[in-house]
Amino acid sequence: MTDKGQIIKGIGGFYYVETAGTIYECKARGVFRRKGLTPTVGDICTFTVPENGIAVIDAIEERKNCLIRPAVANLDKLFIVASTKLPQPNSLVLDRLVAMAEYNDIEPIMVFTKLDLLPADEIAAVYKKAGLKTVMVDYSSGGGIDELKELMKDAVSAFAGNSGVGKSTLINAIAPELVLETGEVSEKLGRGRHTTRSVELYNLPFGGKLADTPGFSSFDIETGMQIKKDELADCFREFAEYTPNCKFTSCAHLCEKGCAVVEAVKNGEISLSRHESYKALYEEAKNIKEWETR
Ligand SMILES: Nc1nc2c(ncn2[C@@H]2O[C@H](COP(=O)(O)OP(=O)(O)OP(=O)(O)O)[C@@H](O)[C@H]2O)c(=O)[nH]1
Ligand SMILES: [Mg+2]
Ligand SMILES: [Zn+2]
Repeated sequence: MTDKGQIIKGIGGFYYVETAGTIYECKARGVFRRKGLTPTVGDICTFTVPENGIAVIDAIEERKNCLIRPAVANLDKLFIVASTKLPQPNSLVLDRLVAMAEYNDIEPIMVFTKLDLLPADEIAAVYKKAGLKTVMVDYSSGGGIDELKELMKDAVSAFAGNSGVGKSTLINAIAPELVLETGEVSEKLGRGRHTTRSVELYNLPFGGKLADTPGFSSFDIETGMQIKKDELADCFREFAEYTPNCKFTSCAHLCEKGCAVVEAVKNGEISLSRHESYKALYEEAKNIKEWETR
């Protein structure tokens, strides 16, 4: 039997392909490895289930997009989750995720959690000012959950963010029938314990799909920068209204004379932290290119 389905999970060389409510455990054909193509959660594939023996994925359809970290394909929306504390938000981690989403034509949406521990107004304001949708989750009032459901309805979405920010907890609130495992954050270290070990795509009861993903650690050395330095400014959407006014068309918007972006940062029209992230990511993009061409 040959059918078409979607990869919802991959573990230890096995892929779990769902079609019409049934899940098939599949291996991938050797040809994928030879081509350097990794079947990824979210991929639409054709697979064959033999009379006896192991089911195999035959082919993967062309992807709309594919993120590396978290590893998910064919996303419409990326919900970038940050907690106000335990762990503390890291602007560079958040802005890197926003830029990756923008670069891949995925809508980035900011989600702030643990408002019961500390308010998120200051950091949320940065992203609102940048023109991104932001959702504030407060379990004591139930705030934010209906808003998230509305945004996720009929879309393919994924959560991304540090370990311990509350991604799996959020899925449990959005779709209580799923009951995902959650883990305490170490008080001493202020970080999560990597409770979620692999990416998994879930069907939402109200329509749409949502992937839970393992959280990053703030200590991870970030690799896999895909964005070219000249394309980075386009991944910071609030820069767009200023870049046409830069004095030089080659302006990198770092610190140049006559840079309208730098001017807007000085005036407070663009948040300083966003520009700081831009500069850090620009350096990374530059270094990767030099390393690649060496
Ligand atoms: N006080 C408070 N605690 C929360 C909130 N959201 C989640 N938590 C707690 O934070 C801890 C981590 O939550 P998880 O949902 O496991 O975090 P995660 O982002 O899935 O973590 P990984 O799977 O490791 O990536 C758990 O003990 C949750 O109960 C919140 O809004 N307020
Ligand atoms: Mg989790
Ligand atoms: Zn400029």
